[in-house]
Amino acid sequence: MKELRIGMIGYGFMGKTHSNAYLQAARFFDSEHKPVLKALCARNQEKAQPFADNWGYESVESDWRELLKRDDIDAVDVCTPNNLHKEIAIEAAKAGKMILCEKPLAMDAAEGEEMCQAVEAAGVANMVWYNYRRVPAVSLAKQILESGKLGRIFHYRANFLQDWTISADVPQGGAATWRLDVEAAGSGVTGDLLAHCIDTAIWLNGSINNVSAMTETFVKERVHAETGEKQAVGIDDACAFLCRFDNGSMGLFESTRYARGHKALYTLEINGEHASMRWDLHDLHRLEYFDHSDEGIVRGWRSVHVSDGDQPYMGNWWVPGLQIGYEHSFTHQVADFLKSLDTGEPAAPSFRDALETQKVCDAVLKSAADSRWENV
Ligand code: SOE
Repeated sequence: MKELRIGMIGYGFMGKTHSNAYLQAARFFDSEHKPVLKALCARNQEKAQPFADNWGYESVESDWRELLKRDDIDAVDVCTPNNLHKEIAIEAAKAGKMILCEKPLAMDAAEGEEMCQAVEAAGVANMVWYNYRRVPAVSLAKQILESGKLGRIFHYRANFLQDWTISADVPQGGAATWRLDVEAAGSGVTGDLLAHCIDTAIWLNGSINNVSAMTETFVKERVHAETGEKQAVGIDDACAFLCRFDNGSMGLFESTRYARGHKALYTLEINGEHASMRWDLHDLHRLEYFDHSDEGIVRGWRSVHVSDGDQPYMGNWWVPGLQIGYEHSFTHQVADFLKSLDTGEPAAPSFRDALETQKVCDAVLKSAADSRWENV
């Protein structure tokens, strides 16, 4: 058994999902590699210590550059706000570390390209945490698409709806609300939520060629959590876009943090010539499937409970019929990363894969700013 010694930088919500995944993956999935939680890195060592103790990190560092110097760290997990991804990833690559980076890859595609070049020049394993690919029902959708059962694809539709920033009193910036601060996040729902939808869409349905988008910022000024000053809001609160995929199908995407009543409603639907599929994060173990070749009198939408041993990832969990949840998508991502180390095959989505999503995000924001169609 080879150890994969992890140094994680940042420890917010995603720090929790990743730490849990490192602990679970080697218990449920066979691999020659086993993650070891070697070090947690955060500016405030004292605040980070309880997190490190809870998850079993062996040490705490307060300077990520010191973490990169350590020769007992094999892989760096970048869990910081987006504006730090590039610098950390490039330095980590130079230090010869493998890198697992939170999504979106970077603030924009130009930064992403530099990151890709750095990991490729260094030849280090790299992956971006687009976890929804690894929800078994979504992985099953990919399997079904690859079997050709849907035939020609006409439509791809996705939504990611939330409602947590409706109040004008929610601040921007700081540890809890950096996602609202354009300096830290780069963009709003486009990089945070639509990036998930775009990653899944490209994976399932292929490249996106061009986009036509609109964005809105409903609350124009917010207090900055660090300065206490009211500042203009620079992120998109909501974004909708149309697109054309390379396979000729049409795409329709919407994301907002202003859909009152929706906390994290990620839905997707694909309509093909022979069949359609849809999936909903609130019912994540189900894949809805409609097959036009079913006999007329029983034709209708089936709800496939993705919990059987021959469905993606499920053979490694409980017994058929018992389901798993959100956190398992991260565990599957770690399990696949470990497998890639065993086989020498690249892990996915790689930085290069995630750069394609970043380019679509850039085109979406540019299209909205210029009020015209934009090529990716
Ligand atoms: C935002 O609220 C957020 O936590 C995203 O940052 C995650 O990537 C998404 O999966 C859930 O929502």
